[in-house]
Amino acid sequence: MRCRTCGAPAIINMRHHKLSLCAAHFPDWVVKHTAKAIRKYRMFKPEDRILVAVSGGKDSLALWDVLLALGYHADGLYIDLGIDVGGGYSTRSRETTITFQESQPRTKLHIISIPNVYGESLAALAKRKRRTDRPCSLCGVIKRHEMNRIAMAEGYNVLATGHNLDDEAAILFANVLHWQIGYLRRQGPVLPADGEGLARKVKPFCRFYERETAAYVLVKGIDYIYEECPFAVGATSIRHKETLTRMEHASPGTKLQFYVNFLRAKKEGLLSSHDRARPDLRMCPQCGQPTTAETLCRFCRLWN
Ligand code: Q46
Ligand code: ZN
Ligand code: ZN
Repeated sequence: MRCRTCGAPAIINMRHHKLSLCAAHFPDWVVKHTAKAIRKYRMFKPEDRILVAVSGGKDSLALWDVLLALGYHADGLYIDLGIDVGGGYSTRSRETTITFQESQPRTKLHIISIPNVYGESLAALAKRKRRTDRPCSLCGVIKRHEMNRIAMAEGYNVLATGHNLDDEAAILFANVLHWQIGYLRRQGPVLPADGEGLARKVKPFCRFYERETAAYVLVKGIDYIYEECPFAVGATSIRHKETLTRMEHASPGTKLQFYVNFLRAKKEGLLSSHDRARPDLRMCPQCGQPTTAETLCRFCRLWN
């Protein structure tokens, strides 16, 4: 297997692109391919201020690295959920994120500790809410709220997350299995800031397979946290990923086609008859964030 660009031994073969690349040319390809996705989906412009949600995992650190390589103003946000099951997962992922940021002196890293600010870790909150079987739904509410709150407070207009193609295909699979029309309408590389006080959300890595982002951090020597969040064990999304991976092995490119053709069908009008105006947003009387709730937003209700 040889690099298509220079003929040196390749470190990765991307069968869906019919492309093999060496350690020198693969990172350049990732950077160029990301720039192409940013342009294609009109994610942001050079003057935008981007806040990257970083978890210490390979995808978010690779994304931050690539956005900096492209010259964007990109800072990081680490949300510490106080997940200490599994021997200090949050502590290790926070340390890994800090180490990366220290190697990038032009950048800033915002860190928010949920237990320190709101008085409870995710595990404690899940116990109080009797949701120990599904802490991920609470985690989602917390992360969405805090990402937007901090983006607005610190003057960022774009929030970037490291979702890769495997993540997006699994989300799409779940949304189709349950015909979640509302979620399907909103799924895509860009979620516009359709209301005051909201940042635009973007997923510049949505067309990269997980093995491609893994190869990127390995080649670039970026240290990341290998372990998954302990609450991910047994999650439905992991089962969906396994199913799609089996299909991908049988027919390379399945995930990419599934996702890209969904985006194309949507652009051509699939689901447009379901387009509805977003319900009116009000300001939550407690935290001041936009919400569709009549009273306190979902986040504030968690702590009341
Ligand atoms: S961090 Fe949160 Fe994930 Fe952990 S609790 Fe679930 S959602 S698995 S990306
Ligand atoms: Zn090469
Ligand atoms: Zn609120």
